[in-house]
Amino acid sequence: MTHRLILGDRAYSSWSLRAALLVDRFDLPVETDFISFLGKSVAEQLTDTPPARTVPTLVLDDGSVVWDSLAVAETLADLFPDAGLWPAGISERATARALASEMHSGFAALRTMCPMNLRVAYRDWDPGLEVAEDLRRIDVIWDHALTRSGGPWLCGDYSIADAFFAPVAARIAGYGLSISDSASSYVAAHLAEPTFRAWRAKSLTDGPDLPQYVRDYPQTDWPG
Ligand SMILES: N[C@@H](CCC(=O)N[C@@H](CS)C(=O)NCC(=O)O)C(=O)O
Repeated sequence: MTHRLILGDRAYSSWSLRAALLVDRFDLPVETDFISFLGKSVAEQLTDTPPARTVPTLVLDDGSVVWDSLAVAETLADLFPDAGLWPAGISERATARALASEMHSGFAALRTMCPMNLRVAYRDWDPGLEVAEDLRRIDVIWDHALTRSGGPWLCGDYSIADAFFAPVAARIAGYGLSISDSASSYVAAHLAEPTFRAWRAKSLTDGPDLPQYVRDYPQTDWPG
C-alpha cells in the first residue's frame, strides 16, 4: 500500500492545489485520487477516511488520516526528508514556516471575496477595503521574504511556502488585483511555473463549471 492524497476539483479547490503542487513538483511517490464537487458533499465522499471532511486529505500507508493542508505538507516533509519541501537552512525554514502558517490562518477577505477559479479572469471590479487590507499584508510579507531570498521564490528554492501561496497568486492574477511590482513578479513566477501550468491546463476540462464559484464581473483573458 502507498500513501494516498485525496484532492478536490482542480479548478476550484485551492487547498487541494497546495498539496498537489508539492506531490507533483517534488515528484513524491504518493497516489492521488480526486473527488467531485458536484452532487454529494465532500464530507459524504470521505466517510471511509474518518475524521476527514475536507480536501486535501492524506491517507498514509498505515491507514493514518491527515485531514488538513498544513499538516499534510508537514507530513510529506517528514515522509520525504530528502526532497527539500522546506528550505534546508534554519532561518530560511523558519521564514517559510511563518509564511505558510500565516497563509493557512489568514486572508479571509481575499479567500471569501475571490474564490479560486482557474477557468476565468476578471477585470474592472471593486474588491473592497478588506481585500485591499489583505493585499497590503501580502505585499509586506512577500517583500520581506523576497528581499532576503533575492527571488524568484520566497525562501530560496521553491518550497512549501510557495505552494501555499500559489492559489493566492492565482486569485491576484485571476481577479486582476493591484499589488506592488515585486509582488507582481512573484505572481508571474507562479503563473509560469510548469507544475502550476499543468494543473491549470487540466482544470480547464476537468468537469463542468460550478456556478457557486463564478462571479458576475467583466471577464478578460487569463493573464498567464
Ligand atoms: N483548513 C483546511 C481547509 C480545507 C478545505 O476547506 N477544503 C475545501 C476544498 S478547497 C473543502 O473540502 N470544502 C468542503 C466543505 O467544506 O464541505 C485545510 O487547510 O486543509
